[in-house]
Amino acid sequence: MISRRQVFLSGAGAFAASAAALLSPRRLMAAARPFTATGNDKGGGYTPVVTPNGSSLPWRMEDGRKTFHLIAEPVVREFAPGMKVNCWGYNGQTPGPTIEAVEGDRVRIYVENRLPEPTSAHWHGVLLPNGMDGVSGLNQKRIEPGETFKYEFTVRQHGTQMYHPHFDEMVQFSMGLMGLLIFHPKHLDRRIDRDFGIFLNEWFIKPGTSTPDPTVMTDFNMFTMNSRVFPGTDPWIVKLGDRVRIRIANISMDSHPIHVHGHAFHWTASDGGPLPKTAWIPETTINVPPGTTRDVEFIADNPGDWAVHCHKVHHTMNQMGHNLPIMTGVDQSGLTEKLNELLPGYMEMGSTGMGDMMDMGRPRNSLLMGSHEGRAAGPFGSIFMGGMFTILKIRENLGSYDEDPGWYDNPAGTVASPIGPPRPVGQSPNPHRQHSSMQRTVPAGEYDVVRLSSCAGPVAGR
Ligand SMILES: [Cu+2]
Repeated sequence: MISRRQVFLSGAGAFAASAAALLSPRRLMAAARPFTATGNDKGGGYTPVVTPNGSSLPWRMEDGRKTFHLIAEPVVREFAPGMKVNCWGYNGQTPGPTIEAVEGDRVRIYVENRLPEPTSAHWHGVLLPNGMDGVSGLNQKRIEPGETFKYEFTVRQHGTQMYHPHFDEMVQFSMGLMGLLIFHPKHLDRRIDRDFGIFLNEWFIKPGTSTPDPTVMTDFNMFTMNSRVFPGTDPWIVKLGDRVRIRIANISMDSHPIHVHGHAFHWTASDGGPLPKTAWIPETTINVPPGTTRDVEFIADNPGDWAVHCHKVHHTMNQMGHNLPIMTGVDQSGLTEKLNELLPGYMEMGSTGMGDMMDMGRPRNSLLMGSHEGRAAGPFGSIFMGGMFTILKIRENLGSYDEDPGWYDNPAGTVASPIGPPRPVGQSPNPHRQHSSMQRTVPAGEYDVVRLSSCAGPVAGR
């Protein structure tokens, strides 16, 4: 059962959020009566969902309906410090605020259109009457700019669903119109201590600009969790021993295999509903295809700072440029000086990889390919990641879930460390390893010799 203190705290937080929302004159006009704290009015005692870098939508009772008010509107979203993006979202946010209700609730949702074009609201994966399904033209008229539509249905299921428009989908998805729709079960069969909601999306924002390009079909350059990129993603803070659920939704053009370090989890549900326990699959990476949600659960039994990220490498980079000349292994000595005579300001591109390329100056409103700033300044140096990356922080002693406990203090003798001073690289006594270029072509017949010497172990031949 949830403690009285937790009820009070979550209620207080939500009240503050709803009070802040009500400060806007438009929202004051929009709500006839004040919206109350989010929470369960039926005494079910569920754990409210935490939407990192976001919030849940307050509701009020109206004619016996749990009533929500969504406002589709342009919003400026900071993806990470130093980069603001002109998006479309709901109630000042992208993703829109998380909507939480309980199985059996009669739900009413007002959708007000403050966008410059029509929209609609589709309740993805929800079992409802046909006329409430929100596909413009098929199930309803478009919601014209300035109009408000009323949706109403009874919640007949529990799980992780989504809401998004079904009008001009290419533009409206690409601009950030989406949100989580969570239905808690009427009868809880297990306690969840920390319940996180994450919405994945991908964008193309040309470096130096601020507005996403919705016409891009494959070559996206920003990959977000709740419309933020690392180091702008809030860490997930968890107590040792907590049962953690992560609900992940995706309406982008690509699948995203989300990997959690240090733990194995179970895949427990999709947007089609809960999996029977006998079908739970242990995994460390859960693929989230477009148009689906995935729930995973685990016991946080391994303290530390654990990486959580999409496993497609370009998806953990910020504004990754493509079609770069690949210079890895190419000897560029003297090249910069020669080229500078012809092209002042020329800089050589990563002879030894690109992990340590410095900030060479960048266009306005853009982020480093992998950031080295803010949360990316890790306890052992830069965390060379961006995009769909965040940190799961598990601690034995935690004052509050709302406080970042700082970096993990590893017990003595449990950190990988060098065994001695570095040996010069590229001067191996093994002739088959002597090379000035990683792109050296092995002569015919020599391959087996190279392979055998490589297999002889790290110490042999040195
Ligand atoms: Cu991805």
